[in-house]
Amino acid sequence: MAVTWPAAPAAKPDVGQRCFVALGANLGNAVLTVQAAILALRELPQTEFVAASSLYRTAPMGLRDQPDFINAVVELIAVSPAPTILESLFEIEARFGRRRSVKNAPRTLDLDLLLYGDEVSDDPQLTLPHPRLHERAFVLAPLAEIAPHLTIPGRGAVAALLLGCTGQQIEKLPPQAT
Ligand code: PH2
Ligand code: MG
Ligand code: MG
Repeated sequence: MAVTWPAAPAAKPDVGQRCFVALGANLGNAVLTVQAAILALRELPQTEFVAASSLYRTAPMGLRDQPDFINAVVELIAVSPAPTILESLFEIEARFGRRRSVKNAPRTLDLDLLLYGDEVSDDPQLTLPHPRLHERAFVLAPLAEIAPHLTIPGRGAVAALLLGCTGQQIEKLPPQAT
């Protein structure tokens, strides 16, 4: 007698996309701001928090006469589409008092979506991967800390890209007492 096996299980449900978010602040108490923003990212609905890098003190890049930045990177798994994640990042920036006045003004908090899985997009509202991440040690160092084997679509291995960023001043801060 023929045996009928149950139908194969449906395709695995979408388990989400690996997202990386860069945090930067250079106005007010930037260490406290970045720490609090990491907590806010942990609470984002429909995302799973994976890891946060150390905090880094970094020289402002491409900006004149600005204070040093505090930078970090967070990894999340997101089920929502990339534009929804971006909206949530804008909402957190606003909660931390970010005013979008002059382009490149010092900022209480800047949150940039660096990567959304392997998605590549040249949409000016949301370019993926982030258009300058591959040349910035203040992004690549925290990224390499939490995802050392990561490859940036179209750019290559994070570790190799970081080696290419010579002469950029960054300092990893010791774990913060909170
Ligand atoms: N952000 C910029 C431009 N320059 N430099 C540092 N060190 N850190 C930043 O976060 C940063 C910058 C634009 O968002
Ligand atoms: Mg930004
Ligand atoms: Mg930015």
